Amino acid sequence: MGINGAGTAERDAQRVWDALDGFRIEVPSWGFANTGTRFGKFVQAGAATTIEEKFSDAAQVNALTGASPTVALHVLWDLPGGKADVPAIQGLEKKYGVKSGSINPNLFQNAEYKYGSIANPSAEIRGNALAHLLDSVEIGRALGSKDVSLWIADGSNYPGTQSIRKRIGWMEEVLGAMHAALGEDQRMLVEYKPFEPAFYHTDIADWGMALELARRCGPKAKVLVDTGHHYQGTNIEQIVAWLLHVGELGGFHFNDRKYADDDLTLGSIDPYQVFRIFHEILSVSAEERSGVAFMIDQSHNLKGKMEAMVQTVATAQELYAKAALVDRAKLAELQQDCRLVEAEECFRSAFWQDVRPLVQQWRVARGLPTEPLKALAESGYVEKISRERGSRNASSVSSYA
Ligand code: LRH
Ligand code: MN
Repeated sequence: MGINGAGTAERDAQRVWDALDGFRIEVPSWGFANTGTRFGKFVQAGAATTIEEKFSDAAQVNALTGASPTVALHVLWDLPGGKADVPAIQGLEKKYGVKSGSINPNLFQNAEYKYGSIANPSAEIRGNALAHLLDSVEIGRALGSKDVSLWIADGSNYPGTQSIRKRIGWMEEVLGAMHAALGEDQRMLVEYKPFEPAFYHTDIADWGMALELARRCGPKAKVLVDTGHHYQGTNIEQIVAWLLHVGELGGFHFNDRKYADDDLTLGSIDPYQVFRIFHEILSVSAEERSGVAFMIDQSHNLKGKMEAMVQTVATAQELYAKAALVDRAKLAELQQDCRLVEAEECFRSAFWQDVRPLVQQWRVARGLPTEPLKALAESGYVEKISRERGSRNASSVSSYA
């Protein structure tokens, strides 16, 4: 019996299967590594340190879920040799059967970026930042990756200490030059964040600033929505609807949070939030949706790295399947007639639906394990990598300072 009475069970199953067949979400290489907070990190024996280990872990997640064929790379962490590391990465892609995904430049670690990178008052330092962005574009082109995904930590901590106006102009200049260097089918995704590590002003703080910068750069620049980068109470699905409306939504960094940019696992705090976002995405044409990149951006400080990543992809599949069950034609009618409670029930009853049996049938039909987390535990993969990597990880520092 489907959510809307008899006979819809087949239709529900078809909707879920079609949705899952088209669902892909990218895993972050840094999600497998020993990360922490400024108060320290709890080292895990099985954590990945080398890029080969990160590809191996990503391949395991994809083998268990069938939904994560690409791994996001962070340039300084994964390609410390820059473009020279590309052949090695291509070798790993072949060996592990997962492709390099978005290329993430890193303009927040080097000491010279203390007062900013692309918004730094020093033209020389802005030049260095541009050089790193152009290297990242080159790496993306060489690896055949579509997206260069840019987040900058630039900002200030005290009023009056920087010219917010001048910094906007400097950012436009550098990002314009980056856009000009993009290949035919490359894109640059501009990620915004309201605060941290800057605590007075952040140069790209919200969707409006990112949108205006992207538009001024050109057609290959889009906005990236990190779900953790919003003030409490922000209606994120409304921002998503707007960015879809103006054709500027490039993609997502999915995670969850209770307070700020907590980078917790997707759906762990507010699964209904992800459902509402997926509803906006599934309400546009498949063609329009194809340009929206789904990516995970999390920091697994306490959960086992592999368990957290497999759990995240499986949860994303289940929430996407729920959103696919919304009877959009009926909902549009009820919305048009302002039949509020019926509309809400039509919308929410899809969220209440336990789609796990349908998702599990899809997994079996696609030759995938019925329950990825159970299959991970039975595979012994975590025990194997903990044995192999344990001694090396034991020596890595846990304190922040
Ligand atoms: C910044 C951010 C960005 C990444 C980093 C790991 O908070 O979301 O997307 O580069 O996390
Ligand atoms: Mn992010």
